[in-house]
Amino acid sequence: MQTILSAFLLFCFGLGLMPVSHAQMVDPNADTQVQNLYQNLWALQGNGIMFGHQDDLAYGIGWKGGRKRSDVQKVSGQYPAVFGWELSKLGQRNFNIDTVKFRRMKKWMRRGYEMGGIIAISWHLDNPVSGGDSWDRTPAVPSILPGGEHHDWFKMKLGLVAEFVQSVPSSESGKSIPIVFRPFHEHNGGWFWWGRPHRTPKEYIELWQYTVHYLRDTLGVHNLLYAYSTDVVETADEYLLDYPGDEYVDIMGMDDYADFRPGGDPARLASRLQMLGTVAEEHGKLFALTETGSETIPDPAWWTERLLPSLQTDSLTRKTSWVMVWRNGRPDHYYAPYPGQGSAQDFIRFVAEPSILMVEDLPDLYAPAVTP
Ligand code: BMA
Repeated sequence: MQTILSAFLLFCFGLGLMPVSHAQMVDPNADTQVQNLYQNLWALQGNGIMFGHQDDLAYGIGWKGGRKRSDVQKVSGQYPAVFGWELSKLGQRNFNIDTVKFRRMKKWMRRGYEMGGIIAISWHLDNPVSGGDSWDRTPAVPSILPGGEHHDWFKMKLGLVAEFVQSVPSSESGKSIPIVFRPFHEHNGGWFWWGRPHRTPKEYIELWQYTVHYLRDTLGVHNLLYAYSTDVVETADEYLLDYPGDEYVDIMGMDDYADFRPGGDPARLASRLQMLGTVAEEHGKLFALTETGSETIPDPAWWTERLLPSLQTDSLTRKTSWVMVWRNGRPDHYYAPYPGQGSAQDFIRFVAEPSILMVEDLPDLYAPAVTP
């Protein structure tokens, strides 16, 4: 029986009839569209790297608000494939740390999704102990874990996140749109209160696992993919030091600004992506360059001469699912070009690369995946 079954499966594989199947998702009961997205990310892997931009539709250099405005689109004629958003201050006031109103954010999230893009969310959560912001390093992780003094506060915050991420329904399915949730990021650095010097790996892992359990199992949130993202690391061991386990992570991410700062070496990004890609393959995970960029992009050829060569180094770096640059916040703090900016022409060349995917280059990521 066993042999007949194996022979049948082999036959189906040969015909390409098997559904794409990879490691288990964090949420086995994820909504169909989320499962489709996950399988489509696998199907897309190696066939192009999606380009993303934080707060793309909300504001840019010299403008704010509007229906579908975007610096990326103004320069290249195309919208990003990944739209990043930020939930800090949720429930405390009606706009986030970067003055984006939550009500409008939902509209922009829906627009990005309706264009066919991926919606990703970061969370610069305030410090529960001091009441300061994420950059207030007063140790706080143990206090929000079960039994801790601020545990109820944390549950309340997760409740707000749950309510928010479930409040943007897809017009076709009526279900909440799929979202990549990337909390407690850059945790190997020391600048956030959840960073490595301010808690133990065990506490971080507990924080992550609790977050997943509470959202998924207690609050019944089923429209999330979970992305774990360190800042730059030198080794796989360092990458995995706070890793909560394969059952708790869908996408392995890394943020890398360091290699593009003065004195940094852009070629280092390639070796870091190779390391990340190797770890991800060993664990059966997708991987992405969840944040990067060169603030104010002083190098006019940054896109094709600095970023692109690393992304295109080999078949492994080409498996990176997406690369997202940070927000166009101020004239001294932006990461995507705007019309007239020094790297605009080069960005057009970057976007024209067949291996770089903008939203209109994408297959329907929310339809059932087909075997490539
Ligand atoms: C940082 C900067 C800040 C911003 C924060 C959260 O990198 O862009 O200005 O408030 O991210 O989005």
